Amino acid sequence: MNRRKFLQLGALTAPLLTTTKSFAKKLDQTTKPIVISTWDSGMPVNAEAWKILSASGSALDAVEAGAIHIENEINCCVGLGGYPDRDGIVTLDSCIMDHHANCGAVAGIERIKHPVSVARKVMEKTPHVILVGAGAQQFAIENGFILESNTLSNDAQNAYTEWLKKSEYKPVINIENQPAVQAGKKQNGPFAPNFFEDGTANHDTMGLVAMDVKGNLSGAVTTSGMAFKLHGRVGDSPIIGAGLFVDNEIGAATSSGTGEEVIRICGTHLVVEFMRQGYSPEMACKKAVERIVKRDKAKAKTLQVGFLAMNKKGQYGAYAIQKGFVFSVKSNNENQIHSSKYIL
Ligand code: SD4
Repeated sequence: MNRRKFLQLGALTAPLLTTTKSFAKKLDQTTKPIVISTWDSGMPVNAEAWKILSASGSALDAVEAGAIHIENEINCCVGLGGYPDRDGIVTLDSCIMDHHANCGAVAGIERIKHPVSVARKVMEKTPHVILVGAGAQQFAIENGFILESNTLSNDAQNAYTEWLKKSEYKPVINIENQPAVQAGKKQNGPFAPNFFEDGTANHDTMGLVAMDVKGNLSGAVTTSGMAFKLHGRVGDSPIIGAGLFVDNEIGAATSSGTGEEVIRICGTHLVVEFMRQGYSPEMACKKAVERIVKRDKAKAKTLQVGFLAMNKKGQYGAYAIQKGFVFSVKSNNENQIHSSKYIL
């Protein structure tokens, strides 16, 4: 190639290189701070977390604040306003995990308004990870939490009374697929979609993951678990590696849906491991969902599991077994609800 041709080629490729460079730079950019959370009920939760993230607070404080916010909602399926177990008792599960892999959880805790904060105390004040039932409640009281009344919320009482007519335990695939919702027959209240006229319930879990301005990740989950479960049943939500997993080198994930299926595959740990292998958050979630479906396709058709994940660049994604899993995202670039892709 003579010098003239070389210079001509240089002139032609220069803009291309610049475009490639700026594209690469774009791909390389990290979105932070950012918070993502399960379901559309994640929007106000994200807003609460954002107050902390946007003031350069820690992801840990942000996820706790988000979870506390929804636990306060008496008309929501998370927290003490949630649906009871088959014995009419509301039992709550929660966990929290930070960027050092510190974690804490409570399972089957009764009459305590903020299980996520008890989980944080377990993480910060004890050498343990999980406290359950009466022991968790005792620990909470010792740490200044108030023992609340055990009265069911009106919605929960109505649903329970209705459920008692048949007393059938049947987890319901996420509410967006339910005929009552499709027909627009929602009840009142900001989180009303969780409560149906026919007494069915689901989608009672808030899982959120955040990255702060320093690039540190944390996550939290809070739930009343599956409605009308056996007394003593614990789902995936308070189990580190099932309902929540954070690895500050790689990313973080949370889940919602039938907890038993998530526990069986150590769901969120699996999602993070897939991200470690180089998969995008969405693909990592998809591969974990596939693992559930592959085990028993017929069964998978009858239930819902959704995973939601974020990597260290603040890229996020989700995947579910069925249609209807949605998630909420808040960053400097967006504040919206996304629909997850699904397999079946
Ligand atoms: C559980 N995973 O207790 C929770 C339930 C849930 O939306 O996510 N519902 O199994």
